[in-house]
Amino acid sequence: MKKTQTAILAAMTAFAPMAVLAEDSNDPIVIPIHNWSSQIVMSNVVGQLLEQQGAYVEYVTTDSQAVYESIRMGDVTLEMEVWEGAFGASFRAAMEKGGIVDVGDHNAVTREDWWYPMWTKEACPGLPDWEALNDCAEIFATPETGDKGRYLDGPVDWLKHGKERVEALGMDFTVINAGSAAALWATIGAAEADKTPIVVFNWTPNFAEAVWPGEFVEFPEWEDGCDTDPAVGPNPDALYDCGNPADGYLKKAAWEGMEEKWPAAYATLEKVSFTNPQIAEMAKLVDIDEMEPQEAAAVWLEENPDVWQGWIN
Ligand code: TMO
Repeated sequence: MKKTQTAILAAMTAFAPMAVLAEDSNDPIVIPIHNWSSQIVMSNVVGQLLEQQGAYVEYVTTDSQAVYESIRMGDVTLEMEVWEGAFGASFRAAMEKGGIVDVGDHNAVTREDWWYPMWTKEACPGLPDWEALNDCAEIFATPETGDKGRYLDGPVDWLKHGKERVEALGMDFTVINAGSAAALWATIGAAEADKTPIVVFNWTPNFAEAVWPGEFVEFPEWEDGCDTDPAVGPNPDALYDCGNPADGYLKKAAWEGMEEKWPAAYATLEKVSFTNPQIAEMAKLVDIDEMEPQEAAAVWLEENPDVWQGWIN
């Protein structure tokens, strides 16, 4: 071998590791899918963006709390919607154990809590105050709940701690968990016809705010530690005696190894940031327009190139 060839070979070998580092792995990026529409559409939006850049993407349906443990282990690569109210505790617990990284906040403010459509206020004029709500408990009674008011909470895996809150604040309500998000919308829709007063779990950003004007119930304001320290909140002996954060974050999270294994995809994930109206629109494409999530994502990307063009490499 000539001297120059040897030198070239040595140079190539020296640079090879850098070339490898700069290229994303062909292993699939695993994106988790949960049980509310904006998360499903947003996950498909980002998945399709990554595929445009040559990534392999796989979607898995997972529990929305257990996912943080799966990310830590590297079985799932990222999470597009870490809602502070519902998942802050699981996310913080996983961060403390290690293996998961905070990839920054969306430019969005979130709230998840007890909510009523505006017609409810006519039957209970002291709203949105929680004590006024409690004084009206009997107007929310159903055969299922006897003389207690009925509160329809989210599906169990969103861990809203409705039952604990009712107990901690001594409320005259029975908490029923909805089987799905669709059951919440069906309940509001059914109550709309004769303006039956109802109180259900809801959140923002969501499509619902454009369909049913309403308000969140104002509980004792959230304070850090309300879910871990009984002394925090008005009941000195109970956890969950506060509302959820009224101006919660919406974060992206990823497996710690993602940046090294898929650097280009990770660079995109760092830049991705959706606003409240964009997130509400993603939910609407499925919950009102009845598109399939993949189709909704494709439509959203087609209609919003100015939003995402700066995010890809
Ligand atoms: C997590 N969620 C947005 C359904 O409250």
